[in-house]
Amino acid sequence: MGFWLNEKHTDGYSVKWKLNEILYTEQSDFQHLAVVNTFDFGKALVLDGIVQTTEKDEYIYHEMIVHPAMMAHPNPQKILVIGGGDGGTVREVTRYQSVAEVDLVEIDEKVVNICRKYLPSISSALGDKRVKIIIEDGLKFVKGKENYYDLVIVDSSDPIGPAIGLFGEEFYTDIYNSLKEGGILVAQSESPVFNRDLLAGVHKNINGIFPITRTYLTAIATYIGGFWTFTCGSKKYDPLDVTPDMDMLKEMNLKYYNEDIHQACFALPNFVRQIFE
Ligand code: AG3
Repeated sequence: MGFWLNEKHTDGYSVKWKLNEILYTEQSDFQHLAVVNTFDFGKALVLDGIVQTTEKDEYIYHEMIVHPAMMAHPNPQKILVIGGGDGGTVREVTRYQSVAEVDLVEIDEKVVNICRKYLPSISSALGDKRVKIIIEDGLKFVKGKENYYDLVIVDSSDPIGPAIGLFGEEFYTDIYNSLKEGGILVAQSESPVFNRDLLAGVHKNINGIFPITRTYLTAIATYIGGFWTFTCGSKKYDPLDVTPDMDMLKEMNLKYYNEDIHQACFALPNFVRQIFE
């Protein structure tokens, strides 16, 4: 018994989540929002029917979207996070003492508010004094910004609805311009199994703009298809050549990312390599 969330991904593939409770639902100007208490994964944020993050495995995604690039940059001070209104990415970024300023640009204020209320372990760093929350469309925010950020992280939802433009060439060009010399972009680039063409497009777009492009992989139980990808565009520092700072790693005491994962995540299976050929 109990009730189930049917998370529909394609006409032939859905994931069913048994729920204990629906804590919140609302239609905002941008999307349908829900916070649910799942039977197996703790509380979860659901946007337009797609599970974005769960208390049980959010650390894998949030550590992996942040640390490979943060470790690749010698002195990341000014960080821009686009999307990511749940705060998980910001939490990982604020672990670094070098960070002086974090701008979180989220289009939907309701996401920030409900995550602060229902998902405190994820949103915990949103109150950090280095963090500025800006409610605005990320596409507009980056336009005209020049030579300002060390790292820009695109923590978007799937390429439908409000997030669609966050996978396009023009957006990545604006991000390139907003980055300082040595700056790095990281974008969540979806499933290589379910979203092959999108990943091919993201990689091609970033590769056409940045001198160094690196896609890396992780596995996140909550997301579909087993693999999940992130793609870096870097002006100068190649994340592949970097050895993470071991003192920092020790101090941060993370649950997923470590020096071996840093090397391993850039190893791509042939079917993923072929996506970029
Ligand atoms: N953003 C990426 C969620 C993608 C889920 N898509 C899917 N399962 N098809 C997560 C935001 C966490 N801060």
